Parts: sequence; C-alpha cells; structure tokens
Amino acid sequence: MNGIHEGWFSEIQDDLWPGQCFSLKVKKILHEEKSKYQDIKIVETETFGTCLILDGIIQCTSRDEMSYQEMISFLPMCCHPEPRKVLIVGGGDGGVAREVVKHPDVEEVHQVEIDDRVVDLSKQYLPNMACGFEHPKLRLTIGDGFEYMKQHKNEFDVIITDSSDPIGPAVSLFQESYYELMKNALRKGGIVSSQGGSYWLDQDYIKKTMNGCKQHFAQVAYAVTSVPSYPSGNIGFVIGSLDTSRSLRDEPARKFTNKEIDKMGLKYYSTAMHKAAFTLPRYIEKHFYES
Ligand code: SPM
Repeated sequence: MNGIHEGWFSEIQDDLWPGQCFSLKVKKILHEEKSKYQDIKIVETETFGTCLILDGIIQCTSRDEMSYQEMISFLPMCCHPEPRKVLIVGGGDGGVAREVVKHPDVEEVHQVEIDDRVVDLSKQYLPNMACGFEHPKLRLTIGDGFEYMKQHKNEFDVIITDSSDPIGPAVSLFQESYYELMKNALRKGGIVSSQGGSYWLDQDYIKKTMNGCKQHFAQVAYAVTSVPSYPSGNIGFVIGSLDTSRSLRDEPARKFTNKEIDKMGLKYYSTAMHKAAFTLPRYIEKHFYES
C-alpha cells in the first residue's frame, strides 16, 4: 500500500486528521524508497507539480511550497532586528535554506538534517528548492538536531525548525525540552520559529506547544499561512522570542519595501503579509492568548 490508488495519492492519517483526506492526481511516480528513517516518495502530479511525500504525508509541492518556506523563514528573521546567524533544523528539501540566504543581514546559515536521502533526492527531483544547499552562506550537517544544539550554545540569532508532523520521532520537536534546548543555542534576543500545525485540526496541540515554549521564552505567538496542499489548507508557526523590548505581534523589526521584496525574489512574504499572519479568528485568539 503506497497511498496511490487508481492514479490518485490520498493523504490518509487517522491519528492526525481523522475522517478527511486530501488527494492529488498522480501523473508519474518519480521515486520511492525506504530510507533509514522514513518512507520517501516523490511524484509528479497533474496540478501541483512535483510533490515530496514522507511517511505518507505531503511535505511540499512545487506549486505552493513558497508560502510555507518563505513564511517560516521571513517571519522570525523580520521579527529580529539583525539576524546574522541562523540555524535550520530539518528542512531536507532545501526550500527553507533557499529563503533564509536571501535576507541581506544573514551572514551564516547552519542546517542540520537527519536524513541524507531526502537531501540527495531533493537535489535530483526538486532542484528549485534544493538550490538552497548550493549557497555559499550555507553549511549543512547530516545529523541529529538535538545533539547539534547541545554542542552549539549561545550561537544563533534565529532557529527555524522545519519538521514533519508530531507523530513518531518528530513529536520531540514540539515538546518543552526542545524549546529549552533552542533557548540555550540562541544568542541574547534570539527568536525561534517552528512548524506548528493548523488551528482547524490541532488547536489543543498548538496551545500545548505554545505553553511549552512559554516556559523558556519571554514571548510566544502563533502566525498562520495558507498552503492548499496541506490538510485544511492552512498551517502555522509557533514563534518564540527571548526579547522583551518589542511585541512579536506588532510591526516587524525589519520592514522591506515591495521593491526590496521583489529583488529578493519573494513571492508570498511581504511586510503586509507579515502583519496579517498574526491576526487570528477571535475564538482562536482567545484560546491561544486569553485562556
Ligand atoms: N520544507 C517543507 C517541509 C514541510 N514540513 C512541514 C510539513 C507538514 C505537513 N503536514 C501538515 C499538517 C498540518 N496539521
């Protein structure tokens, strides 16, 4: 059972999104293998371009990946006044690296990804994302993010965790102990941004993750973006800051003009999108911030 039936891939996950599934019509299976860590599938779809699927869950499609990769990267980088050194945990397709290196203040980007097969296959089948790995600012380590951070204390201005969903080994990336580890790897005033789930599906889980973050960070906020190929069509980021001088949900510390945005090649992120991302439906705002 590879999730493909009569030419359609269906993302069925009874634990994470029971009773619903998103399907994509598959033109061609480009690659399938079981790496040391996960089942990897890359398919060419009829309408969403090339799609990377890990353990039966869509990670990105070439049609809509930019909304996730730009927002998980530029939201924290623009909440920080001067993000010079950035760490990416996960992100094996290279799309987050591709975005982070665009910020003019960024001098060094370090990335730690556990599965070298995802990196190699992305270079082969997703070159528009994996181009992030070729940038001279980027240093990639194949290894475990927990171990990497234990050895790199007080080093980073921004840490971005581009993980899969909280099931199996990725669960630990949503827990309080992970936020403690990230806090220790940050410099003064540092900011973290992690894949946080969708408020349509994971309201209580997001609240729990935010509470874990709150134990170690002066501020925590949730920002949302729209990704049509993810279940429910939206996904958010849990953002934590060690800085108390400005609110995460106010104006960004760094504002780019639309001309600068276009020059960087950003398609989704803009200062206006940044501000909008922190605006949540009233019942969600109450649940996340007032209860
Ligand atoms: N670089 C892109 C990798 C994407 N990582 C996050 C994938 C999450 C997919 N599932 C979303 C479900 C939301 N509840």
